[in-house]
Amino acid sequence: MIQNFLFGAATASHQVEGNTHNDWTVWEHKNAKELARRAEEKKWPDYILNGFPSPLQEENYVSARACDHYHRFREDFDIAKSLGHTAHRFSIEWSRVEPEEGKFDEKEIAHYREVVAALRERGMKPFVTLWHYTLPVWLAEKGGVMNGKFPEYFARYADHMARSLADVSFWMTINEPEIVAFHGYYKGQRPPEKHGFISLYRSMRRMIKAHHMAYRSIKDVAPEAHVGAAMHLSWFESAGGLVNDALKYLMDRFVNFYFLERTIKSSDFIGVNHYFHNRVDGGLNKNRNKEKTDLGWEIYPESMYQILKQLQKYGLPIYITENGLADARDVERASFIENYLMSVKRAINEGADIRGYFHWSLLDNFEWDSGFWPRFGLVEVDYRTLERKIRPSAWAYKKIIETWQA
Ligand code: IFM
Repeated sequence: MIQNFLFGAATASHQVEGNTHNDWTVWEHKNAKELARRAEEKKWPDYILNGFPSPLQEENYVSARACDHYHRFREDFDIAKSLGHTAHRFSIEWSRVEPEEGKFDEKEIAHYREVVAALRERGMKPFVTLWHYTLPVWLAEKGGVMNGKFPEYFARYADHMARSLADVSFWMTINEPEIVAFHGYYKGQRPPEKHGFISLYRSMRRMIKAHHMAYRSIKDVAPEAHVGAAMHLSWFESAGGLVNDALKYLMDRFVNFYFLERTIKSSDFIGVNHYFHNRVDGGLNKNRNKEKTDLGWEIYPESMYQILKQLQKYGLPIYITENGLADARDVERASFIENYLMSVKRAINEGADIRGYFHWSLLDNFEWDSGFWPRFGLVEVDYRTLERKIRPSAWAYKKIIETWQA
């Protein structure tokens, strides 16, 4: 028995709620056609092409009503409860609660109060993310993260939410600042389509400041609350030798742990979103393992153990705030969960202070610029009818939860 370990799944507002209006919504409408056209250039397996929507359809790339979780959260939480979950991670849609600069919509805030209450009624601890990728349009129009006042805007929003959801005890400020910065401010593939090292650096510095200020806002209102960020942390493995060791060191310092090390003083826990292993051997991504998810991402449970061991030295409690895979046929998910959790247990047995695991995701959902086709859910969503169907791997996860609790 591992005492008090929390088990659950995670979601994010824009990916599941439906009918959001934010910078991503705008971006999707602008880019859907081109994304569908580019998909024509790739080879797809039939089981993906025959799904709905398929990557070749424009509607795949527009979040629209998504899973309609905004209206169906109670039904979805009933499912999570039936699957033995004891906690649930979700995000607040900033654009709903502050649709205009400085004007908070109390009706929308009441909605999130109901979400929190619904979790509590079902015996699940709410883990709340303040910002999971999407920005209100007014803020995006002011330059988003690049606006010098971004940290102040974020702290004001954090303060308002902490006051409004006073009974929440676990907060995550930013989801995956590293990914926001890399895709949106370096590669220009996602909103706000900025390029280059300068905007990468500046966006990271802004988000670091924003985290510190939001941390303070929440703690001033709720000193007992636990506040952290959900970071995208990979295991960089050196293949050995001076050059590879040096490259691994640089990747860890300036990519993996850059945000973490600069926000550690304003963190009560480390939130780890873990998906990738990156073997460094005269270059990056020289992975040998051939097992892959539908998105072509490597399945390599050892990397979970290794990243958790690397995090031990920071001396903070750790929550795995995301870990999962796109697997439309549900052929890998059960063993994926089992093996990644075995890695977690191994790290715990060696003294790592790990307190929870949130599978990504509870539901199939809108996977950003890939759209709906990647199926990350423990629960399948039929996007025509919005019917939910529990996948066999979700029951396998439940069995593991019960074993850990026994
Ligand atoms: O869907 C995303 C999520 O929004 C952030 N972390 C990674 C997931 C899978 O790509």
